[in-house]
Amino acid sequence: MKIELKDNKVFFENHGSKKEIHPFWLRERVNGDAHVDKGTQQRLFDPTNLQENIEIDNIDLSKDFLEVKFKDGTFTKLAITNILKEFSNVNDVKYINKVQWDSSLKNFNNFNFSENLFDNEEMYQALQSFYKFGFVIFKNVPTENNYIVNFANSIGSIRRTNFGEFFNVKSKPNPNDLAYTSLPLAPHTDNPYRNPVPCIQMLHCIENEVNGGHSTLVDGFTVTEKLKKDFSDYYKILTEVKVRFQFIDDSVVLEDWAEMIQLDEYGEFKQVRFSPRLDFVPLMDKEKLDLYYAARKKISELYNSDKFRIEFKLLPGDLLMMDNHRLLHGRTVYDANEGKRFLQGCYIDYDSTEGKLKHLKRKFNL
Ligand SMILES: O=C(O)CCC(=O)C(=O)O
Ligand SMILES: [Fe+2]
Repeated sequence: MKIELKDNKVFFENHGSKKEIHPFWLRERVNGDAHVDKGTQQRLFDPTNLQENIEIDNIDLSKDFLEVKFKDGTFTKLAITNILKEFSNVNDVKYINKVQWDSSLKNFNNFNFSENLFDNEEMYQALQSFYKFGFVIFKNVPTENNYIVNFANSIGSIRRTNFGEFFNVKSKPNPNDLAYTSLPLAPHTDNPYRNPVPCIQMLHCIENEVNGGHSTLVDGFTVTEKLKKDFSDYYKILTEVKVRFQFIDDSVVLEDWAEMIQLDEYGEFKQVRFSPRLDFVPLMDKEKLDLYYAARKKISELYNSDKFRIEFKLLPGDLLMMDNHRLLHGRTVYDANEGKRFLQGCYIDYDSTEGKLKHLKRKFNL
């Protein structure tokens, strides 16, 4: 990638293809103190008020800087590295390659809690691992005073829901969700009935004295890629039919319509939703429903199969952070008479982890 000049025009060259950089694009980036606020880096001018046919009066290119004088009298000195950064995807979390995994995944990367974890390079590594595998476990996280709230707010901002800022996962009388029982929970994604669905879930183990109650995780990305390869008609219908997910309790009715496998604008994996306790397919033609039910059965079989599921016991202090759009989670049954099992949970959104990752990348020049 490089910048070139010709006839008072600026060009961006990459792998033999050359494109002119629009003079307006450069004019919008005029960056002196009179034009951009030093602290916030926000513009002090409104580019929509500029004349459209901005022209360059004079340009100069050195090794590190592009200097441009515009005919409206403004001048700017832009660092070449900053221009090139805008054309590359080095800062984009989408380009952290997702590692597909199944039950053979061993020795997952754990990260130890420390007081200054949130602003050090260790957190950068942990977040990289989170984006690769869809989950990360922090060990020895303080278990007093609902520390999960501090933890979440030290990465970004907690996402409050009708379950509260955080929720206590333990077996309780008259639960409004099966999570608050000692029943087994098959692999599911949380809250598919919300719009938007919480992006990231944290589960922090405070006490775990029971023998069962192991945590389970499944990579929805691995499973849906497998479905695409082996059962393409099942995959197709699950990416097309929008089903209604629903949650009801005394104070709220939450509903949203979405595909079980949602694809992005390039037809690639975006998000899975799976919670067969609360999904309702619309009434479609019988043949289409035949296919839909077979497809749901198959994906359920795969999500529940030993081949894809990892199982482990969370110990007091362990904090599991997982991507709720990519992974499914669950737990094995436990006997509440054996002792206490107490987890605390909360959600954060992707802007939290992305914002932190980019900040640490900038801070440590990574
Ligand atoms: O009890 C557990 O380990 C998980 C409960 C659960 O699925 C949840 O809180 O979302
Ligand atoms: Fe859950």
